[in-house]
Amino acid sequence: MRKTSVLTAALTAALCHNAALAATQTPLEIKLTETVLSSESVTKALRPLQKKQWWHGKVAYQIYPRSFKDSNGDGIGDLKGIISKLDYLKALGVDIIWLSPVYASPMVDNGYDISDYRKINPEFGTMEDFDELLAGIKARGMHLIMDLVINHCSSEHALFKKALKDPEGPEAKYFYFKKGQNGTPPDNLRSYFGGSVWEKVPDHEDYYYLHYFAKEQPDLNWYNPDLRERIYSMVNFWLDKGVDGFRIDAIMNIAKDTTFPGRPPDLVGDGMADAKVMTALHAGEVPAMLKEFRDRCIKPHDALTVGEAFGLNEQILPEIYGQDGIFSSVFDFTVREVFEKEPGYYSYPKASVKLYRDSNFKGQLDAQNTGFASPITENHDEPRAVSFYLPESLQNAKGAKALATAFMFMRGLPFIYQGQEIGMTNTAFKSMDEFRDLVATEEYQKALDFGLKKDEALKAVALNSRDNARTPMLWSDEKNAGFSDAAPWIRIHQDYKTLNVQNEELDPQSTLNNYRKLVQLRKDPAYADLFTYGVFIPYESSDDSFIAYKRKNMQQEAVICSNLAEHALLAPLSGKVIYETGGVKIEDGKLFMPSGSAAVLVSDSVK
Ligand code: TEU
Ligand code: CA
Repeated sequence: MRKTSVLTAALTAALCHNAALAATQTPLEIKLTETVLSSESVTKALRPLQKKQWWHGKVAYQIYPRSFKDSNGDGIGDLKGIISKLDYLKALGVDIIWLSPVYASPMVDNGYDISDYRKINPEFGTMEDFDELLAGIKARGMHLIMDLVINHCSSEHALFKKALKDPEGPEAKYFYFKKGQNGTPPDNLRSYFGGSVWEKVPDHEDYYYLHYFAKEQPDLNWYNPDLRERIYSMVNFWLDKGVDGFRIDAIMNIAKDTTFPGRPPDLVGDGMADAKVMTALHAGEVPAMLKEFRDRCIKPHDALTVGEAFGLNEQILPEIYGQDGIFSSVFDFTVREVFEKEPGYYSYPKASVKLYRDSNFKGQLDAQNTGFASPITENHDEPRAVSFYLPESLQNAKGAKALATAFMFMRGLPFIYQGQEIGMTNTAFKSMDEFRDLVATEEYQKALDFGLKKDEALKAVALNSRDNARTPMLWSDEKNAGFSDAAPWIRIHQDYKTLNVQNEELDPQSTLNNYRKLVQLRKDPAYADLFTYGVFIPYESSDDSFIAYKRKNMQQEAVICSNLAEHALLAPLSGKVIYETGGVKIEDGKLFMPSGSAAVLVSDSVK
């Protein structure tokens, strides 16, 4: 047991009537220091830098259509399934839905490989279903943003198929076709999904084509004006239909050095260097490349764009999503970058609350000097946050709720990922054949090549796999978790009997009902301005697993605090408690916070 002072122990005994509880909940007194922001930062954050935009103050939700809800019993989620759950999303308080790709695709990368940008993949439904979905979203006062995958398409796209037949023909100019040098690829870049970014062209063996992702995802040549025209027209096709904007996939990769000079080999030892390093080097060129796209498609429709932009640097942030930036917003990937820069799952550092906190604090501070970033805690490329960042004893509803509190009041446009709102954890994958993601196979091999034993490699993949986010949404305790009448395309989460929407609807203290409260509070007219535009001010804490920050405007301030440590804490915080989870109490002007508790406190701003 932890050493505590006599005084703290006495205080605890007074706080807790139950002696047994007192023994486990002896609080550790912590020190908090409010970060002093420069007056320049405060002015930047509070200035009317953002003209009010229609999407400010809203809450977004990501749907991964394959795994959300199956309506026709083929084991694959679809558009009609989503339509049947729109009332559920409305009740959660969702304003904006981001739909991962539903376009025609051979599904090598689950739709991030598009073969026809103006068609709906039959496995998801028809264009009529799509129109019905869009109408249903609008009828409920919500908005829809689509996924725009324009760094690459599918090798099954008609243009690419023609290009493959004639690497010197006009269609090849929409891509990057280049001759190799004495049987070796044009450069030594390594693809995001492993191996060279260059693939040999069948029957034209001296030619290669470029793919930063899978070989079935050839990169599009943004330096070709005809390609750009085609993209603008396709984007306007969707916007004219009434779509409200886009999440833009892997977009920083469009800038390239088309002389393909390669890079000095990195430490992996295969003579290659990551394509992402090249992308980061050319990040500064992207805003100019996308200006026309913004002015001809996005601006005239007052559309929302959220860039999936890895590899940014501070200097270019204003051009990326500042007042006159190229995107409305970008996801805050500060924490994710820590992992993405590693050579593989096998070398990922251990995630922790501290890492989550410190990265998000940094991301928030950078963002408020710039504009409105989009905080996320999960998406379809990441494991479940509760399993990833939290200590073992909090990998449950308690931890999910405390983490939700920390997440929901950050500045920007927050995106909740499907299943996050019920506190889904990682799936207990037991063998490699349970995975569906192409990256899982690749990462398993990398881990073995690095020298890990089979069970260790499996463990690394299970902890980090994108499939953790892609197992079906858990709707009920019925067969296949109420997701489908048929066996789903990927296994069901082990806990579906207890961890599901139906159960959580009935429990006022469930993660789901807490998310509803948090979303409502964030948008409550009494605090909406504070939580939308208020300055973000982090607290430094003597405990690594305590997350506390302040939101402040000219009239009000709120402190948001979550105890994600495995022990109770006593925090020097006070104010009016407007939200609480996990048994928080104010005692003698301090906040008693059991492990896995969180609170939102408000007071009038001291001017
Ligand atoms: O991800 C882009 C990306 O940069 C990847 O490195 C991502 O972080 C990867 O999933 C890590 O394993 C986007 C999409 O979100 C992803 O689902 C796609 O697979 C990828 O683009 C290709 O379109
Ligand atoms: Ca289906």
